[in-house]
Amino acid sequence: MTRRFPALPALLALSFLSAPALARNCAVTIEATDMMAFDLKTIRVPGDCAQLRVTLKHVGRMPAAAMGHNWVLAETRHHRELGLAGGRMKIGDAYLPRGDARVIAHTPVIGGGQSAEVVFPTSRLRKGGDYTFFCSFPGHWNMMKGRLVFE
Ligand SMILES: [Cu+2]
Repeated sequence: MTRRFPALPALLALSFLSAPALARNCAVTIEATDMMAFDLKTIRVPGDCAQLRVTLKHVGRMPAAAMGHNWVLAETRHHRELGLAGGRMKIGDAYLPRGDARVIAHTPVIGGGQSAEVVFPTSRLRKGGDYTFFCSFPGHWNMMKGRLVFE
Protein backbone atom coordinates (compact mmCIF):
# COMPACT_ATOMS: atom_id res chain seq x y z
CA MET A 1 0.00 0.00 0.00
CA THR A 2 1.28 3.44 -0.93
CA ARG A 3 0.88 6.34 1.40
CA ARG A 4 0.17 9.76 -0.02
CA PHE A 5 1.31 11.48 3.12
CA PRO A 6 3.87 10.50 5.67
CA ALA A 7 2.44 8.99 8.78
CA LEU A 8 2.15 11.31 11.76
CA PRO A 9 5.17 9.94 13.63
CA ALA A 10 7.31 10.56 10.54
CA LEU A 11 6.12 14.17 10.39
CA LEU A 12 6.97 14.67 14.04
CA ALA A 13 10.40 13.19 13.51
CA LEU A 14 11.02 15.49 10.53
CA SER A 15 10.05 18.61 12.42
CA PHE A 16 12.29 17.54 15.25
CA LEU A 17 15.24 16.97 12.93
CA SER A 18 14.76 20.27 11.12
CA ALA A 19 14.78 22.23 14.40
CA PRO A 20 18.10 23.90 15.17
CA ALA A 21 20.34 21.51 17.02
CA LEU A 22 20.69 23.90 19.92
CA ALA A 23 20.62 22.92 23.54
CA ARG A 24 17.31 23.70 25.16
CA ASN A 25 16.22 25.14 28.44
CA CYS A 26 13.78 22.63 29.83
CA ALA A 27 11.24 22.83 32.61
CA VAL A 28 9.12 20.57 34.75
CA THR A 29 6.48 21.30 37.38
CA ILE A 30 5.92 18.96 40.29
CA GLU A 31 3.22 19.18 42.92
CA ALA A 32 3.38 18.22 46.59
CA THR A 33 0.41 17.71 48.89
CA ASP A 34 -0.62 17.69 52.54
CA MET A 35 -0.63 13.90 52.19
CA MET A 36 3.18 13.89 52.03
CA ALA A 37 3.31 12.98 48.34
CA PHE A 38 4.69 14.23 45.04
CA ASP A 39 2.54 13.84 41.93
CA LEU A 40 5.45 12.50 39.87
CA LYS A 41 7.42 9.31 40.37
CA THR A 42 9.77 9.88 37.45
CA ILE A 43 11.15 12.99 35.77
CA ARG A 44 12.64 12.41 32.33
CA VAL A 45 15.08 15.04 31.13
CA PRO A 46 15.90 14.91 27.42
CA GLY A 47 19.63 14.82 26.74
CA ASP A 48 19.58 18.07 24.74
CA CYS A 49 18.40 20.12 27.72
CA ALA A 50 21.19 22.50 28.74
CA GLN A 51 19.42 23.39 31.94
CA LEU A 52 16.42 22.26 33.88
CA ARG A 53 13.96 24.49 35.71
CA VAL A 54 12.03 22.66 38.41
CA THR A 55 8.96 24.37 39.79
CA LEU A 56 7.60 22.90 43.00
CA LYS A 57 4.00 23.71 43.91
CA HIS A 58 2.69 22.87 47.34
CA VAL A 59 -1.00 22.36 46.57
CA GLY A 60 -1.91 21.60 50.18
CA ARG A 61 -2.92 24.01 52.94
CA MET A 62 -0.65 23.11 55.82
CA PRO A 63 2.14 25.51 56.87
CA ALA A 64 5.80 24.84 56.14
CA ALA A 65 6.54 24.15 59.80
CA ALA A 66 4.09 21.23 59.88
CA MET A 67 4.05 19.88 56.31
CA GLY A 68 6.84 21.71 54.51
CA HIS A 69 8.19 20.35 51.25
CA ASN A 70 11.14 20.97 49.03
CA TRP A 71 12.64 19.32 45.97
CA VAL A 72 16.16 18.00 46.32
CA LEU A 73 18.19 16.17 43.68
CA ALA A 74 21.11 13.88 44.43
CA GLU A 75 22.64 10.70 43.16
CA THR A 76 20.53 7.83 44.39
CA ARG A 77 23.43 6.43 46.44
CA HIS A 78 23.45 9.65 48.53
CA HIS A 79 19.72 10.11 48.92
CA ARG A 80 19.27 8.12 52.12
CA GLU A 81 22.15 9.76 54.00
CA LEU A 82 21.05 13.22 52.91
CA GLY A 83 17.49 12.44 53.92
CA LEU A 84 18.60 11.31 57.36
CA ALA A 85 20.93 14.28 57.75
CA GLY A 86 18.09 16.60 56.79
CA GLY A 87 16.27 15.65 59.95
CA ARG A 88 18.98 17.36 61.99
CA MET A 89 19.15 20.54 59.90
CA LYS A 90 17.18 23.79 59.94
CA ILE A 91 14.31 24.84 57.73
CA GLY A 92 16.33 27.90 56.69
CA ASP A 93 18.94 25.54 55.28
CA ALA A 94 16.21 23.62 53.45
CA TYR A 95 16.83 20.74 55.88
CA LEU A 96 20.12 20.01 54.15
CA PRO A 97 23.74 20.11 55.32
CA ARG A 98 25.12 23.49 54.28
CA GLY A 99 27.19 23.50 51.10
CA ASP A 100 26.99 19.73 50.73
CA ALA A 101 28.45 18.77 47.34
CA ARG A 102 26.21 15.69 47.16
CA VAL A 103 23.22 17.99 46.65
CA ILE A 104 22.92 18.63 42.91
CA ALA A 105 20.04 21.09 43.21
CA HIS A 106 17.31 22.02 45.67
CA THR A 107 14.50 24.44 46.28
CA PRO A 108 13.72 26.12 49.59
CA VAL A 109 11.11 24.54 51.86
CA ILE A 110 7.59 25.85 51.24
CA GLY A 111 4.17 25.47 52.81
CA GLY A 112 0.68 25.03 51.41
CA GLY A 113 -0.27 27.41 48.60
CA GLN A 114 3.33 28.38 47.91
CA SER A 115 5.67 27.55 45.07
CA ALA A 116 9.42 27.62 44.59
CA GLU A 117 11.80 26.84 41.79
CA VAL A 118 15.39 25.97 41.10
CA VAL A 119 17.32 26.13 37.84
CA PHE A 120 20.47 24.13 37.35
CA PRO A 121 22.71 23.15 34.43
CA THR A 122 22.48 19.56 33.22
CA SER A 123 26.27 19.57 33.17
CA ARG A 124 25.76 18.41 36.77
CA LEU A 125 24.24 15.18 35.40
CA ARG A 126 25.66 12.19 33.60
CA LYS A 127 23.64 10.46 30.94
CA GLY A 128 22.38 7.20 32.34
CA GLY A 129 23.28 8.26 35.89
CA ASP A 130 21.13 7.15 38.79
CA TYR A 131 19.41 10.14 40.38
CA THR A 132 16.74 10.46 43.02
CA PHE A 133 14.70 13.54 43.84
CA PHE A 134 13.18 13.77 47.28
CA CYS A 135 11.85 16.07 49.99
CA SER A 136 14.30 16.62 52.85
CA PHE A 137 11.73 17.82 55.39
CA PRO A 138 12.36 15.64 58.46
CA GLY A 139 10.77 12.24 57.94
CA HIS A 140 9.64 12.82 54.37
CA TRP A 141 12.62 11.56 52.37
CA ASN A 142 11.58 7.92 52.30
CA MET A 143 7.99 8.66 51.22
CA MET A 144 8.45 11.63 48.94
CA LYS A 145 10.89 10.53 46.32
CA GLY A 146 11.23 9.58 42.68
CA ARG A 147 13.74 9.02 39.94
CA LEU A 148 15.24 11.54 37.59
CA VAL A 149 16.45 10.15 34.28
CA PHE A 150 18.83 12.12 32.05
CA GLU A 151 18.30 10.54 28.66
CU1 LIG B 1 7.96 17.03 52.31
